[in-house]
Amino acid sequence: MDTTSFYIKPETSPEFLEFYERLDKKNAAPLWESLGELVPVKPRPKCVPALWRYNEIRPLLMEAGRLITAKEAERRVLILENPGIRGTSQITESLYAGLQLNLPGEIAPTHRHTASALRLVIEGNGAYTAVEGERTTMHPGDFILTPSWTYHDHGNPSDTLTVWMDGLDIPLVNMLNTSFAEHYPEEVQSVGRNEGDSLKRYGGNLMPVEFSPLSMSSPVFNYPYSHSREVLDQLYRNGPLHPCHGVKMQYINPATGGYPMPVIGAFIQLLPAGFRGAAYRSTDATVYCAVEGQGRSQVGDISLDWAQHDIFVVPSWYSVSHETKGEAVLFSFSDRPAQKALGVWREQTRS
Ligand code: GTQ
Repeated sequence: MDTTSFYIKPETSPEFLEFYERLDKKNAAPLWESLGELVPVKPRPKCVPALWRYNEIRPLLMEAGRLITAKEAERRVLILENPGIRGTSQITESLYAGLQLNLPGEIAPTHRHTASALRLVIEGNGAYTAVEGERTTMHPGDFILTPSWTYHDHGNPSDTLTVWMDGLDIPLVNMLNTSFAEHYPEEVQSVGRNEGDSLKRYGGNLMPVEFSPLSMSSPVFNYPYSHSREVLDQLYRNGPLHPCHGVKMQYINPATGGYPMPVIGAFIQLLPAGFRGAAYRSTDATVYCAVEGQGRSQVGDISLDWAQHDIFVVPSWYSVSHETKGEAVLFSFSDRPAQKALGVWREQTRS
């Protein structure tokens, strides 16, 4: 018996089959044949636990760098496709992820789209992302937003290459048929505010007295790693440690205390040396990237050994537990805000 179904199909006869054929011709179908699959007792993700090793993908990204410019490609990105759903450009069933390369002197032209994007900087120190007239220099571990329908471009005036992970809610936006996109009249948008302005203006536990948020996304668009790392370090020393997560923080929209974007939530966690995390599961399929260190995550019955900059996926409702030898830092993102807004998010902790 199918233990993932709460409903057992009734016996059928040739009469049923003949009836189904006539239904089929009228674009109709009997619910009792598919109810168990339509309404499973628990999530049945098509995406699977998977790992992308940075030392295997990086050389391919450099090859892409020789084949095509950032400008020609618009965005020079290698899409990370979940092996359970190849051909869909999805890393989970609601999220897209890729690795983007920007070489010295390159620009990725200004555009905007309804999909929201995040960047997690992997390597390089000299490239910038500009959002609505403000540039921010990208440093490893920085978490950067380009909210829905904001003009953004990337450029690298430095002499070293920059790689970052892109995370977007493209699959969800396309599922809802709500994708719009357009170019800005100029390739490089002009700068209208000083670097760091939005972080100072909205992100320092102070907010302009007249400010009221117009958008569902955070007015801060760079969450520097230097700050997040210091917070993790201090909180580790202060304790207590979460049995599943170590020290895990979520990035917030300072104007609301909620998630930084309407669909995507993002997290940063410190796993101390010798951590043996307890099992945890939640309905939001999650994409992880090792910012520092290495470790092993048990995802369902699959064991994933990750090193710095590796990216891995925990599908919906798969149990996950992390362990480390040395200290490690994991960044992660998921569609948790969307699930919570819809009232369907669940989590379970086994400690
Ligand atoms: O940087 O704007 O990986 O529009 C995919 C689509 C990056 C971007 C991606 C995009 C971008």
